[in-house]
Amino acid sequence: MSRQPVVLITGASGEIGHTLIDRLSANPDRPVVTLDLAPLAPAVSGKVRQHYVGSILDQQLLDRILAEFEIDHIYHLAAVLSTRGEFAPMTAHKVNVEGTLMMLEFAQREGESHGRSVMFIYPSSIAAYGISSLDLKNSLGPVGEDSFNTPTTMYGCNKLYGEHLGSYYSKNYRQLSADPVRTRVDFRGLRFPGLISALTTPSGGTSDYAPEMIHAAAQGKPYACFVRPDTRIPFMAMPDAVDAILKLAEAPRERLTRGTYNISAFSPTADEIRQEVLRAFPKAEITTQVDAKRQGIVDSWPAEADDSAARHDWGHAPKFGFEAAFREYLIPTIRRRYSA
Ligand code: AKB
Repeated sequence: MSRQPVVLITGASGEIGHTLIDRLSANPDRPVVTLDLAPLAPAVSGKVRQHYVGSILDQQLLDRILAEFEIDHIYHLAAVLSTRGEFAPMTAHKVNVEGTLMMLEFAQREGESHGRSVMFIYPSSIAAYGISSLDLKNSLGPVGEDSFNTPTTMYGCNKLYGEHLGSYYSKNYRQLSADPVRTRVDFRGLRFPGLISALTTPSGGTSDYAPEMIHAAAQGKPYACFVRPDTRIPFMAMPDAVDAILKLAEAPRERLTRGTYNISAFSPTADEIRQEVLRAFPKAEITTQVDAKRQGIVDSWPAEADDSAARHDWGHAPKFGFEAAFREYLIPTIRRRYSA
C-alpha cells in the first residue's frame, strides 16, 4: 500500500481529541489518523481515515503506522493527568515520558524517511509549575514560562521534561554523532491551563472541579467541590484550547521564540465558578469538601499564567472570557446536551 500524507493524533479519545478531530477533519487534503487505548466515540469515528486501538508504547504498532502512512503533523495528546498520576506514578512516567520519547523518535524517523520536518504539537500544562507556598502564590502576578519550574506532581515533572525533550529533538538531536543527523522534529509546546468542555468530562486531573461542578449542576446532581472557595488557577474553554493548538501549528517557524508557550484565558476562583453555575442552574447543590492533598496540588499552580509571548509570537487570542465562556458556550451547549 502506498503511504499517504496524514495527521496523527495520539490520545484521540480524550477531551481535547474530540474537538480536534472535528476541526482537523474539515480539511480533506490532510486526512486524520488516530491512536488511543480506547475506541473513538461514534460522534467522531466516521471523521477519521483510520483509528488504531493500542498504546503509544507499542513499538510494533508505531512501525505499522509508519509503514502505512506518511505523517507530517503529530498532535501528541496521550497522557496520564495529575491526580491519576499520583496513584500510579510509574504508569504516569511510562506514558508521559517514555511515550513522549517514543513519539518524538517516531517523528524523527518519519521525517528522515520523507525528508521533511514533522510538526510535533505537545500539550504541556500549568502542572509544570510548583510554587512553594500559598502566600507566595497569592503575592505573584501572572507567572512567565521560566519561573517556578519545580513541579510537585509526577505529571508536572513529566510534562516539564517532555518540553525539554521536545527542544532537544528539535535543536540538538545527536549533536555529537560522527555522522550528524539532521533534526526533523519541529516541536511546538503549549502549557495549558485547566480546560472546560461542554461536550466531555475530564478524568484524572486536579483542575477537574470546574467542569465537574458545571456538568453535575446541568444533570441535577449534587456536587462537593474538592478545593476551597478561594482557590484560583487559570482556565480556558475547550474551543479556545483547540483554536490555540491550530494557531500554533499554523504559525511560521521563524516567528516562534520559544519551544513551549503559556496560554491562558481567565482565572476565576472556585467560588466565582460556583456563582456562575448557580446563575444558570439556581437549584444546583454545590457544597465544599476539601481534599487536602488535591488542594495542595492546585495551590502549587499559579493563579495566573503570563501568556504574552503566545499573544505576541503567534496571535493567541482566546474568544471567551470567564462570563462569555459560561453564557455563550458552556451553559447553552451543556443544556442542549443533557436535554437531548
Ligand atoms: C490536570 O488537572 O492534571 C490537568 C492539567 C491542568 O494539566 N487538567
